[in-house]
Amino acid sequence: MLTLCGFSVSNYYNKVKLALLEKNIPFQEELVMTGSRDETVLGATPLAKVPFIRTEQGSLCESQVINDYLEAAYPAVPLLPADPFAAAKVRELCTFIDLHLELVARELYPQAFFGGTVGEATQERVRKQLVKNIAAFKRLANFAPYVAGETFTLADCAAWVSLPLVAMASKKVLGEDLLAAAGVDWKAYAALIGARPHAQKVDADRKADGARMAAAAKPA
Ligand SMILES: N[C@@H](CCC(=O)N[C@@H](CS)C(=O)NCC(=O)O)C(=O)O
Repeated sequence: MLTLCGFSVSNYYNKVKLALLEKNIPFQEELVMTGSRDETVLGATPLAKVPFIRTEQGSLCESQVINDYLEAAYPAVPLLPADPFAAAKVRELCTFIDLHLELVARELYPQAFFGGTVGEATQERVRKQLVKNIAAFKRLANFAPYVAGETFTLADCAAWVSLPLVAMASKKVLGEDLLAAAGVDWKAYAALIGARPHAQKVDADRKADGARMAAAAKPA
């Protein structure tokens, strides 16, 4: 059976977990935090990032690589269109969300979510980049009602876990929800995906894991 390694607060972990659940692939979870120095973990995820998966053939890291593998190895419930070009358009959206939205907004997370600070120069650089990238994302995204069009796809696994973070981080640190400001109704979209039973399971686990991490961070 596949093992999904990481922790349930992680958006990238949840991107893969939602795909596994939606595709009805049996899997088990193994708690692995980031920054591990364990040789076995580094063998699977050399940058010690999560998620990674263990399969009978070996391990894989990078959430999109994992989801593409799941799609190829478990085709029974497809989350990509059969047509190669249409499938590539979905994967194009996954790349835009991960690389051009989430990874840019991630620079704000230390201040938005972890009690740190982000310098003004960084804030301004991130603001400019996000404004530009969100406008570009809007040209590709459909929200009709799913991010890539009429059906739930791998792009929804990426969008549902990361769009709220982009919105919240920009609101908290830059004083403005840059997604909403650009006319992306991410709340309605998050509610649509969040109503799916598998998304509810991911969300419940995320909340429980958040409580676990908060309790672990408290002084004894
Ligand atoms: N490109 C990676 C990003 C994964 C990632 O950044 N995961 C975060 C947790 S949400 C992490 O491991 N952070 C620790 C680090 O960057 O060292 C993927 O898609 O899997």
